[in-house]
Amino acid sequence: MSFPEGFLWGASTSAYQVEGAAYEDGKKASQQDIINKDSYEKFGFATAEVASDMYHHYKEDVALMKEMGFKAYRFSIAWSRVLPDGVGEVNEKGMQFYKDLIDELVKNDIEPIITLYHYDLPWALCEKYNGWLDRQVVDDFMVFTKLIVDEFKDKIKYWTVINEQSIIVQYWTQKCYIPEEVLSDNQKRYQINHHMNLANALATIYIHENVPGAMVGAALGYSPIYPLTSNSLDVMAMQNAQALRNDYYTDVYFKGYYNKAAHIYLEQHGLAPIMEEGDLELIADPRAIHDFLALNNYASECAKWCGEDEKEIAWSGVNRSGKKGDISGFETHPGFYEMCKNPKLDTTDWDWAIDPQGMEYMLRDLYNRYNKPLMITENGLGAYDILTEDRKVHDEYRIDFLKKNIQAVERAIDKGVEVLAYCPWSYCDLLSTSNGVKKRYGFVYIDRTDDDPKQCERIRKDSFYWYQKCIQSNGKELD
Ligand code: BGP
Repeated sequence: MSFPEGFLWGASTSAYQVEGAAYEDGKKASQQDIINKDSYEKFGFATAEVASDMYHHYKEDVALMKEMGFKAYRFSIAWSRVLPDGVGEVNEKGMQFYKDLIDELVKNDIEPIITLYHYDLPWALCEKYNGWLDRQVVDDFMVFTKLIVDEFKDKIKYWTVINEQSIIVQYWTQKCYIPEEVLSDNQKRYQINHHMNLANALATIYIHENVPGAMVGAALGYSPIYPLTSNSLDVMAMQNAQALRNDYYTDVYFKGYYNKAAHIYLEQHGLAPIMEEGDLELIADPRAIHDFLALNNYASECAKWCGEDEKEIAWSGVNRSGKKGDISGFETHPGFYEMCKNPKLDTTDWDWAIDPQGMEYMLRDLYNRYNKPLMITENGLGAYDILTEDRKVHDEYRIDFLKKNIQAVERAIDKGVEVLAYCPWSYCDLLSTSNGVKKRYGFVYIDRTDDDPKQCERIRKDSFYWYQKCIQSNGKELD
């Protein structure tokens, strides 16, 4: 069977991580402009001001995508570029950028796959009411959504509404503006998520009702979870972790309700979201059910049993240094599960488990459970690339990682899973959400450092040429 005709080979990015021009042509700050300014001061990671400067290089970028043979490109729209104050006056110059980008893609036969929200809420809404913490954001998100859907409904078929709700819950300070006084209140993580579910349901209904033939989904950060051992308690811990970290999101998208085991756990621990009358009915509305799931998969995770007397650790730490093993603590929920390192797997320098086999497992498991088409909208290897004196990048480690993942996707397709697209992270190097620009993912090298944006010159890496052959042969030529 292998990759079907019309399979959408491409790659992904997100607005604030590539565009730059953070304050140009009427754009105002998003929460990511503020969060990344803070990370620059604390850790020396680049700000989002220039990023990969795609705002000024988009034609060159689409030409490079075309040269690689892309059939699709997944990217997001920066809310603060088109509505600088979150609501109110439209910034025509900002809107023009997306019109031009989308036209350029369509002209080159590259299918645009849109993400409406990728971590970058307009800062004005954080100042006004603390952003996603306030339910008002749901109505404001719909103002933005209607604007974009009405503008692009004739050109866009694939819509992903919100990027990585599960990751926003886990790593909320990197993905959202969270005021000091709320930091220790973990219930608020699930409150934010509930507001996102309402926004997602309303947006999905709106797209379904206004865009004939549209396919709507979420781009979910998803890691399959394995038990540390075959001890049945570890297997139960795996099931609990799966419920709270994964099914809590996918059940909403496809079944229209919160996963019961996860929700009961949250209620028992005072973490469940506060809901209003009609919320659950809205989430359950058949028009709010998704047509496909877009998966952002980098790694697999591992869980083990954890006794009632262990200490609660709300979420696993983040490796900021890029030195293997430099991760501070694993998420621990006494009597439910504890996350841990998988001793069978090697990791990246940032402690993400390298597990291409997990890709096949994830695709088959999700397709068995929900029977909906799947897309890969992120998958990749963050690494320190070296630009040689003759201006080449020999990233054979990335080629090896992607090759094994593509083979895993192919095995899943051969076992009957419907996969629509493979769009790894990322088209070019960009600003990482947690580690600056020195952690690179792209097929195209961006010549800049965390301190110096230079000219953001584009340089084709070895993986660029390798992916070009892969696409030309519809996934057959991988060596
Ligand atoms: C996903 C996000 C992306 C991206 C990627 C890699 O969670 O959707 O925005 O950046 O992960 O993560 P990082 O940048 O932290 O290496």
